[in-house]
Parts: sequence; structure tokens; C-alpha cells
Amino acid sequence: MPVTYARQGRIGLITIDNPPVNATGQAVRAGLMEAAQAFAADDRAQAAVIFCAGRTWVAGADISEFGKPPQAPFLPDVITAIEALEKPVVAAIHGTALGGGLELALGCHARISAPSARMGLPEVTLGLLPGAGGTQRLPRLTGLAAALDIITSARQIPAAQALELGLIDALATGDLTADAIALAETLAGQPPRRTGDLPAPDADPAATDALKATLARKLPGQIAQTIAVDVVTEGLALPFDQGMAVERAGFLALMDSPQRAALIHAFFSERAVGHLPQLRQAQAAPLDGVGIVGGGLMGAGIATACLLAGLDVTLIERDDAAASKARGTVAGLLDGAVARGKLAADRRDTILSGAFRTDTDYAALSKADLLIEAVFESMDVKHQVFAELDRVAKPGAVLATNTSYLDVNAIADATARPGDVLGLHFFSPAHVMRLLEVVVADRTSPRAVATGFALAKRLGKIAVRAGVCDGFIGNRILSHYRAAVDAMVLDGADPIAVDRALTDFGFAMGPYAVTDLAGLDIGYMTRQRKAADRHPRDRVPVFADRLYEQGHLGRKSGRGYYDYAAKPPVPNPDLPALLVAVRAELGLTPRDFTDAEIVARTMAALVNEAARVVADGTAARPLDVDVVMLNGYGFPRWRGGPMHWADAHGLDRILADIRHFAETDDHFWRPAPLLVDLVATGRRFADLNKEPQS
Ligand code: 3H9
Repeated sequence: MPVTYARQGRIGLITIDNPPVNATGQAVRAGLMEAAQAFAADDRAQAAVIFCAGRTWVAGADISEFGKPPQAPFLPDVITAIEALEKPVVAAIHGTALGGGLELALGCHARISAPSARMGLPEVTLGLLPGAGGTQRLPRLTGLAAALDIITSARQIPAAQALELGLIDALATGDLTADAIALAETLAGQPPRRTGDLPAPDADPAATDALKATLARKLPGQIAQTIAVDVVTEGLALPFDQGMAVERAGFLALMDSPQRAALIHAFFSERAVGHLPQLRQAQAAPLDGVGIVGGGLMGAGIATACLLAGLDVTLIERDDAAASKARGTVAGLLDGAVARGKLAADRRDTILSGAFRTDTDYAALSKADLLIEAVFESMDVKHQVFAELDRVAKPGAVLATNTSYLDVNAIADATARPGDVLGLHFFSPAHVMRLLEVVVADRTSPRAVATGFALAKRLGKIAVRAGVCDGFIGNRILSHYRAAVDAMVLDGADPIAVDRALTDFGFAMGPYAVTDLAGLDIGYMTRQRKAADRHPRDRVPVFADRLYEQGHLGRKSGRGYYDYAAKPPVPNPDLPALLVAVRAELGLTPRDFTDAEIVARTMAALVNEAARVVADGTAARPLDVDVVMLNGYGFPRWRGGPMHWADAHGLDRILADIRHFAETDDHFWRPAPLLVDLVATGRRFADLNKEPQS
């Protein structure tokens, strides 16, 4: 039974026990209804407390039920029934009270919380709005501005702040159970204080309009946040019951939206990436000490990520000057974390005087459990580093390379322990970006893979397993869609228009703004590296080479596709002439591209290569690709990732596009066999998302 009712003296005790997070699935809703009735009928009980077993209070509605036929009793009705009870009910909150969980607490007549608890209404992150009274009860407790902030930001507020806002009535000072029962004792025999009976706060149209304008600017394309604002304000202008009806209508409308499906796909995919057979079989190495080789921006970023997570880090550089520079970089990144409120100033000092050490002797790494190499991208250099690591590392230490494209099998060959070697591909800035590709080479042991995933969890990152190939999952797909946008620019598209079309689609940044940020030298070096393998029909973005050769490296030189002397940056005024000259030189007749064609070509290229990445096992499943693109490449979360988007858009339409584009370039536009097969058999990428077997 996920919900039980008992009594202690004159206090009824309702316990929800539905691991892992006490979500209000159908059985919990039915159980709560029954428990409320049992309490109502129990003449000896004069007040009740709702507790949750396990690690948390209710973390929300059961998301896995969404999109399936709804089953009574519905959560708003359950909460309304509890609120309507004639005897007071206290919510005793620990862990996280989220979504429907917080709404359940709001429907209780008093709330007490463990000081460590956190509360929030994260429904908008799932493309929904609070649908069990949150839009109408929360503002009655906290006021309108705070409620709109909590609902639209989806942030979790700490218990102390919840107390200040009036969201809860008390913080437990000792044992939560005892304190909650004591609170119920004080309320026993009194009429219950129903949140729904409290007066609604006054409307503030100017503030509401300003909030909606900010949301439209910050979250282009996303609908849940603005609809939530409308539902809150429209509902509050009506009597409570009618306000609840407005909320229900808004909730159900969003439940049917493609954005809800996409965001919930993202939620479950980010958890499913860790469901791998290797991880079940293996115990990760301990992570007490981490060694890092190389203190450039990447090495320093990885060191900072580890230090912020409380790990001990020893960083090796080639000489004292480089070690001292690396120390300065890490100190600067920690300062940034202090400025952003992510780290207390005194913790920074403790880290720099204790947990963080630099050295020039590899022997200093002899005690580390995990060693991460972040040196120059050259196989010779990597071989030297790994030979050294093999020499000094203790038995069982895991050896990782942060390479973004080199062959991890070949790197492992430099050691006598290839089972301990894997790739850990961090994204820059490594202490900020959430994605970590865990690159599994042919001989990498399950223990090493488990260590990569354990590190990601410790650092608050999302790990995705990737196979060995040039670019792994993300950069390999990126290089393909880069080729598609560059080809459009060669054929007449304006890079600035390409950026705009793709940011309008929802990408965080357009490809040319991204190039400016990374530096045009990066792409230039990649093209140089790959020049020998280039097919005669591969199209070379000569315009990008030309910009680089003229010293325009993007942001770092002040000019690339955009001119950064201006604030905000403007398109590089010399770019149109440069493009005209390059096209003339190549004998190309420019044509116009609509935004729709720009998006269609970009997405077709992306999805086509992603299908190959799945088919050859570089990504375990389509959902792994989605998680990589969402967390490392600015793909719009509300579109669920490229594979989810492709399923929703129609694989047959994408295949038809590819075949159409192939009429003018059948070298680049070759349909991936997996895509052809899925269309032929009427399947979708989602059909391949089951748990991998190996
Ligand atoms: C809502 O409430 C709508 C209402 O307003 C109206 C209704 C009418 N349902 O994240 P973890 C699973 S919308 C089902 O790894 P953590 C999760 O998939 C909901 N399953 O743990 C995972 O399964 P697995 C509003 C859920 O400690 C396991 O639990 N609420 C749910 O890192 C552990 O999860 C939210 O949006 C759920 N609600 O973090 C809260 N939640 O092991 C969503 C989790 O098979 N949840 N699971 O992979 C969270 O934010 C985090 O899970 C939480 C714990 C912070 C609670």
C-alpha cells in the first residue's frame, strides 16, 4: 500500500511510501483519498499529519503517466478533498516538495519543513503549468510577484526562504516527525485554515506584462511560461473554484502540446542515458583524488569542476611557470564561481590552500584514483603523457583522455592497462557545461565506464556513453551540419540570415556566432587536419579560410562573422564583399535561401548523420544523441532533441528532403541506411530507444 493511515493519540498519521520519489501515481492518489476518508471518519483523531517515507516528500505527479489515458481520482480533486476536511491536516516536508507534491502541501492546512528541504513548481520545465491548484493557492500564501517568480522560473527555493514567503508555517527545529505531530497537537480541535479560502492578491497588470515581455525575450518559442502567467492572473480574478477551472483548462491544453511531449522526453532521456548494462555490472573506482595533466583552459576548467564538487585535485604542468599560470587560471575560475554565488569566499581560500595542488613531477599523481589528460591534441604528445601515467599511476587507477577527436584505442596502446583507459570529453567551459561524453574504447573495462559516469554524477553533469570515432557523438554530428550550412553560404545564403533562421528555430546560438565564440582558428585547424582525407567533391568553406587568413578569428580578435567593436555586435561589414569575391572565384552563381529551407537543410543534415551515429553504435540509442545535442550544442530543449524532433516532424518528410537535396549534390546528401529502413518499415527513432543490451 503506497499510502497508509494510522493514529497516535489524537493525531492521524498518513504516510506516503512510493519510491523512488513518492510521485502521485494513481495508486497514491487513490490511497490519499482513502486515507483522507479514514481520517475524517476517525472520531478519535482531531488533526492529522501527512509524512513521506524515504528520501523525499512528494516530488510531483507521476510524469510517466502523462500522455496516457488519465485515471481517476485526479490530483486536484484529491487535494481539494483534503483541503475540504473539517479537521486540520499538517504537511511534514523533507527532501524536495515539487510540482503536485508542493500543491499537495498547499492544500494542507499547515506546513512544517525540515530546514534542508527545497520547494518548487517545476512544471514549466516539462512544458506544463501547475495543475493541482498551484496557480491559485500559491499566490494566496506568498503574494502574486513571488508566486509568478516561483512558477515561471521553476526554481527550487530553500525552506528558510519558503518560511519568509509564508509558503510554510514553521521549520522543524529537531526531529521533523516529532515537530510535525507537535504542530498538529496545537491545531487539534481548531477549524482548518484553508488556503483556497484566503483572499486572492490584487492584480498588477503592469508587472505581469513586464514579466511576459521578459519571458518572451528570454525563452523564445516556449509557451508554458506565458500561459502559466495568464492562468494565474485570470484565475485570481475569479472565485477560487472558477480559478481552479481556468487552471485545469490551461493544464490540459498544455498536456496536449508537442512541447510537453518534447520536454518530458528530455527529462526521461537524461535519466535513461545512465541505464547501461556495463554500469549495472561494475563498481566505479573511488574518486578521492583526481589528477589532471595540462593546465590550459580545458585542464583548468576540469580542475575547477572537480574542486567545486569537493574533490582533491593535483594538476601537472611541464614547468613551474606553466604550473603557476594554471594555478592563476583555476583561481580566476573559482573567483567567478564566488561572484556567481556558487562558492563561498572562504571555501575558495580553503580549496586553493588545500584541495588543489600543482606540480611538475608526474610522481605526484601516484595516489590519484582518476587521471585526466588535457594536453595538446597530438597523438605523439598523448602517447608520451599516457606512457608517463602508466608508469606512475597506482594499480586500478582510471586513465582518461579529454581528446575531442583522437582515437582512444590508439591512446590506450601507450599503456600496459588498456582496460583502465577511456575518453572523458568535457565541453568548454568545463566547470559550466553539463555534458560529458564518456568515450568507451574497445578494451575499456566496465569499471572504467562506471567511473566516468560516477564522476559526472559527482560533478552534477550528464554523462553519455559514446563510441570511438572522429568527433564522437556531438562533434561528429556538428561537423556534418556545419558542412550543410557552409554549403548554403557558398551557394548564396547570408551567414547572418542562417544564424537568425536557426535561432528562430530555437538554437541558443547560430553556427556563425558559435564559430566566432570558439575562434575561427579552431575550424581552420580542423580543416587542415582533415585536408588529406578530403574527397574531391567535399565543399570547402573558402570564405571561412579567407576570414582566418585575414586575421579575423572571431571574438578573440574583435571580428569574425560579426564585428565585436560594436555593442551589441553587428554583422562584419566586409563580409558581403568577401562572399561575393569567393563565390565568383569558385564560379558559383548565388541564389536566395528562405528561412524554411535553411532550417530544412540544417536539420536534414543533422538527423541524417545522427542516424549513422546510432546505426554504427557510436551512440547507444537515439535518445543519447538527443541528450548530447540538448546539453552540449544548444539544441532547443522544448523540441526534445533532433531525434525526437525528427520523429515528430516525420521521418518520411526528412528522407524526401534529403532525396530532393541530392538532386543537386548526391555526394553530401546520401540518405543514412537506418533512416531509409525506418521509413520503409513505418518505425520511428523512438522505437529504438529501449535499453541497450551491451
Ligand atoms: C506535476 O507535478 C504536475 C502537477 O502540477 C499537476 C498534476 C495534475 N514522476 O532525478 P532522479 C524518477 S509535474 C515519475 O534520478 P534525483 C526518475 O525518472 C511533475 N518518475 O533523482 C528516476 O527514475 P530512474 C513535477 C519520477 O535524486 C528516479 O525517479 N515534478 C519523477 O537526482 C530518480 O530520479 C517534477 O518535475 C516523477 N515526478 O532527483 C520533479 N521524478 O531511476 C521531477 C523522478 O528509473 N523530478 N522520477 O531513472 C526531479 O526533479 C528529480 O527526480 C528529484 C530527485 C529532484 C525529485
